[in-house]
Amino acid sequence: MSQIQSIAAQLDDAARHAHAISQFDPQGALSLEDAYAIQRTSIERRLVRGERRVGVKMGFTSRAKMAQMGLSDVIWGRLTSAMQVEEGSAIDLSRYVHPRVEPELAFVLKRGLHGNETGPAALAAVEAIAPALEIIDSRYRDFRFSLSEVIADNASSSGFVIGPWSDPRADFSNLGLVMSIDGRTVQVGSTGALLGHPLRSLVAAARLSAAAGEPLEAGDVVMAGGATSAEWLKPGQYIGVEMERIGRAGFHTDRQPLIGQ
Ligand code: OOG
Ligand code: MG
Repeated sequence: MSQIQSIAAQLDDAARHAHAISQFDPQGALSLEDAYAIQRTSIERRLVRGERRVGVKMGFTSRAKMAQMGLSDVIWGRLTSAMQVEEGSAIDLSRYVHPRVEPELAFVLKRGLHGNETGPAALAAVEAIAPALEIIDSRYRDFRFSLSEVIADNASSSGFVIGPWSDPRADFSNLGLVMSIDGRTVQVGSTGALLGHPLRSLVAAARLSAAAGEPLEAGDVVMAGGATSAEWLKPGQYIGVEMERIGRAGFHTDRQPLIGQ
C-alpha cells in the first residue's frame, strides 16, 4: 500500500469509527498535490461503500475562520450523501470525534461550472441559495492540523444542514446572519465575510474542482465556507442559523454525553 493510500485509510477509519489520530505532517512538508490525493483516495473509499458525491465545500473563505484555525489558504473538500443531515433532525454525537458547527451559505447548481468562470457566469449557473450549517469534525487529536493535514482530512467535513432554498437573483452579497445555540446568540456575521462576496467562493470552487478533474455539475451543492468562527457541539442542544431575508436552518444534538471530552 502506498503512503497516500495508507494515510487515506487511517483518516477514513478515524471518521468512520469516530476516533482521533495523531498528526502525520505537523510541519506541513507534504505537497498540496499529495494532500489532495489523500483526500480523493479517502473519499473513494466512501464511494465504494455506497455514498454518493453530492458537491463540494469550501474552507477558510472568511477571516474569522482563518484566524480561528491559523491558516490562510482557501481549501476545498468533497461532500457525500452520507454527510447530509436533515434540517430539524437530531445528530448522534457518538458518531463524531469533537464536532464543531459554523454558519454557511449553500448553493445548488442548475448547470455545470467547468473551470475559470466570472462571477456573473457562476451566478447564472445557480439554481438556488440557502442558509446552512456545517458540522466540522477534524480527525486529528485536539483539532490541530497543518494545511496539508486538513486538506488530506477532507477539510474536516463531516455534516451539513440546509434550510429552505431561495431564488438567487435577489442580492445575497451581504446578508446578516446569527447563529444561536438554545436560543442564545453565539455568532453574528454576514455573507459578505465570504471572500467579500459569496459568489467568489463559488468561482473558486468551480476552478479548484475542475482543476482536480471533478468539475461542478448540475445538482451539485456548494457550501461557501464558515462566515464566523465555529462553536463546539455539546449534548442536548438546538443549533440554528438565521439569515436576513432567506430564512433559517437548524438541528439538534442528542442527549448522550460525549465520549472522550
Ligand atoms: C477546516 C475546515 C474549514 C470553513 O468553512 O472554513 C471550513 C476546519 O476549520 O476544521 O470548513
Ligand atoms: Mg466550513
